[in-house]
Amino acid sequence: MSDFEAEKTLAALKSVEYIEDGMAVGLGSGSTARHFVHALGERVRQGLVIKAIPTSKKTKALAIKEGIPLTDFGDIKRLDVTVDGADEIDPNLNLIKGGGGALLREKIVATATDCFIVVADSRKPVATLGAFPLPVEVIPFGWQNVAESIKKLNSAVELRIKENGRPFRTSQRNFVLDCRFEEIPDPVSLGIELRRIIGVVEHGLFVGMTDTAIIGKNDSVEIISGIRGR
Ligand code: A5P
Repeated sequence: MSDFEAEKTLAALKSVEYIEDGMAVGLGSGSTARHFVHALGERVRQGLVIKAIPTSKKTKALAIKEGIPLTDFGDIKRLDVTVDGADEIDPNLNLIKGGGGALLREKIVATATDCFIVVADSRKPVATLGAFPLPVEVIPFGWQNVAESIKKLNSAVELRIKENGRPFRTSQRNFVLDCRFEEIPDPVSLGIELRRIIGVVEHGLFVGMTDTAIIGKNDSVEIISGIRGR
């Protein structure tokens, strides 16, 4: 296991300690969240009683394999805890998410959650968001015009393409534009600007949503508490 995989595992194992009997739990997507789902499955097999909502088809498949009981927003309104990964984490615990393309469902789940925990390895904390290209989910129709509008906000913009040369599609069959801003000093304002562009479905800035970050660092974890500005 690489050092970073070990850090992800440590962070994920720590996050499972926040899950208690009777809770409704949001299951994030990506490689770090995957470790969390594995560890949660282990606890369920030991008798922990929970129900969960996954943020992607991949996570759903893994949760089913792990024997984690699933539910949906037709059954419950709120989640007690969600654990998810991130592509970048700033000192205020604002995030860039969506490297795996699941940002819309991840954001729906995060906003329906009383406690949002982000788990990550030591490469993810940054002084300022933006080196990681910001994923923006857009309607396929007219995506070229949306890309031009985003470029005017000072970003290089690329349509996400799969290995087979076709555009990547989200669970909602939308496209993703990866937007390289280099620096995002004011994620709140940028989020507002992006939402104003017709054709943008959602962006990967998660601002003021994180309660706790658990960062794997070598052979231990750092736990950072945020003040939610929602
Ligand atoms: C999925 O769409 C993303 O938001 C992931 O949570 C994010 O890309 C982090 O993934 P890793 O844990 O694999 O780095």
